[in-house]
Amino acid sequence: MTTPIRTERHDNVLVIISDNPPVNALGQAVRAGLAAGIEEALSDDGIEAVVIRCDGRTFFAGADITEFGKAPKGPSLPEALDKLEASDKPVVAAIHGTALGGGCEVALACHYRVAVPSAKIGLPEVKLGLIPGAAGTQRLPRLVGAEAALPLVATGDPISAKKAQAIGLVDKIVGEDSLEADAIAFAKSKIGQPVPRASEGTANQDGVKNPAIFDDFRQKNGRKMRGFDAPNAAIEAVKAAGELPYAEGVKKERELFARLMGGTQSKAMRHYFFAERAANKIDDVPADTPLIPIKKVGVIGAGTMGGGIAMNFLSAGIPVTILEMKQEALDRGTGVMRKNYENTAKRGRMTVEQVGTAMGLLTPTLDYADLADCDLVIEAVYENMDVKKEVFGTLDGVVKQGAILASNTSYLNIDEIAAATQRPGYVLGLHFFSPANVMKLLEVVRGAKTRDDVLATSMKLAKKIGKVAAVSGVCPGFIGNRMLSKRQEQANQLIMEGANYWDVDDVLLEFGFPMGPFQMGDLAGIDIGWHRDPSKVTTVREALCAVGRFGQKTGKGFYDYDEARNRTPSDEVKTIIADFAAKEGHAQRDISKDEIRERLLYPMINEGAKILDEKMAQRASDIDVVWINGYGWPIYTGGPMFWADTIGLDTVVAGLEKHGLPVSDYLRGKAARGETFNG
Ligand code: T1G
Repeated sequence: MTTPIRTERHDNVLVIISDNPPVNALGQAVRAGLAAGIEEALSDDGIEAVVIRCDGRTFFAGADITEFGKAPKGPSLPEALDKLEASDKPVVAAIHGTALGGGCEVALACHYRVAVPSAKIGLPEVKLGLIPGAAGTQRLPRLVGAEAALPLVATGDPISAKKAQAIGLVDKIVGEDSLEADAIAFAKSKIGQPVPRASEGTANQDGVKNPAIFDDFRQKNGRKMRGFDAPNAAIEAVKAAGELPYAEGVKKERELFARLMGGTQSKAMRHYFFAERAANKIDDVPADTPLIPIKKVGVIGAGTMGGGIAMNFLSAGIPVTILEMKQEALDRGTGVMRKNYENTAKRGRMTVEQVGTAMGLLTPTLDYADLADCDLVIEAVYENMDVKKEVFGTLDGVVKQGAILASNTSYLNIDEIAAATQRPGYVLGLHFFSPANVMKLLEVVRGAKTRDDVLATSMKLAKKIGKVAAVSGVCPGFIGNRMLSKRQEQANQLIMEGANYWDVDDVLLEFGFPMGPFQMGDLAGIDIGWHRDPSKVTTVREALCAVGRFGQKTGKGFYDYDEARNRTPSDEVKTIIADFAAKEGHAQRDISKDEIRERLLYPMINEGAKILDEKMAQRASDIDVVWINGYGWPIYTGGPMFWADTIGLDTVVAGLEKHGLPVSDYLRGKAARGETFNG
């Protein structure tokens, strides 16, 4: 097997080159090749400087995640890097693409780093539930200071080459197309000078002089770090870089790394890493299926969903024609889109010019004829089958042949909608989640007749507009809402039996969800869909609406809210619920948080099992992807199906039976055979 590493001599400079597609992951062969290349450079007196670079699309993008959890095979990355850094010959990292994780640590062990303008550098290990494990948390603070190192290590977000140069992580920005030549020239210019070693740097003293930076960072990022183990460990490691000698700091880093690697959170987050990529693949659609070019998109409906959907394409540079029935609705909708962009620009997440460019790609219209040349049309009209069928019938007659017609429906039958056209092969569901321009999940609903090229095009397009797509079959609620309905059923049942509604919310909050169902109702507005007749009360929600408890917008809903929107349980609501329960003849009892958690989550797992059994999802990990990206299931538990595997399917079955809840044959069978969902 050819080694992925080769060396080339350029006069007195040795260039060590990795060619390990797709991302030059630092697998065992690469590490061995790197160590041999370093040895070659050190042992040859004719070599006076070294450049390390990669072929393909990127500098090393990190350790090979597929090796994690397996028996480690030498040489270890830290060993190779220590040898590299110990060299008295200048070693230069030539960076392009994304130097991430172990890749960034290779660069840190080099004496210098040059990068092309488009390069990004980062330490994303916390996104895998880890921290850097090859001395990155010790070298980086010594090179750039603890304050600059903290966000890189503890959030895992990469930075641009320009920003890296500003903090001292990159020494020189070189030509986009002359990386190797410029790196060799830079290396030559350093021959004969003492080599700077990051491990000997003193920039980390900023954290010693001003220890408040660590707590300030925790304070500022508390919400994002809630429930995660790795970010705190990352902060601890960066702090140790200031307090301990280098060798002891490295030991501390290894201890923290080993603890995280052995923990459930990292296993869950590594599962998610591959799950997200697997979701993009459709098992029975050939990877080389020709794609339909999507140059122009039509959106029907300029309401909250339609406007949000349109923004996804505009932001990706794809022109959109948006259609409404009335000018006033069209103006309102396009106004909201512009406002959303302007708010994003105010937060510094896009420039004013980019707002102009995006809005410049938008064509509002009242005339279906303007959609004729669209390659894809997505309807986001009222959730009513007759309305949808009428829209699709009209589109079928207006839009050019070969265009994709998609529905944003959240539960209606796509096959029935497709039957309203002469082109069922070109019809599918593209279910966005509100707010559509923010939420990453896209459920791609595959109709019985949906063509392979339509599916393949939709999956590729999802990635282009920054969505995470998962394919669902045609069933009520598809994957996410179908499972959500089981949780909602139990939430409503539990409060009828005496459970405190705030306990229901708190159980989900403590599990790691952003909020519970009653908080969500208050946020969205309890009066959505209310018939406005206070004398007609048949549900708890109608009872709350009847007394003006519409939610946060009226300062009270299920909870009472202060000016800062902090919530307090309400005795009035507790009484309303108790009266309702009494009227319906429900015996009341105290219900523990354990029972609440089991009754909220286990029925979801059972529904996920049925979804798999009915082949409404391709694989269990797709269900994890749906729930993490669409509903805020905490990623550090890997999603509902991975979490069920972690606690054991037999535990789920026993819990369902204990509470008298249904157990699907599929789930029962897997549990009885000691199997897991994710294999
Ligand atoms: N190891 C193994 N495979 C990887 C990989 C990795 N690090 N990164 C990507 N792949 C695979 C991926 O599964 C996919 O495979 C293909 O490459 C293309 O990836 C020691 C311990 C680099 C920004 O966390 O962020 O270093 O599906 O679809 O959208 O302290 O991949 O084609 O079969 O994502 O262009 C730290 C993870 C590891 C970087 C490219 N590094 N990767 O994005 O392509 S831990 C990371 C990414 C570590 C050290 C610690 C992205 C990317 P397939 P892709 P992309």
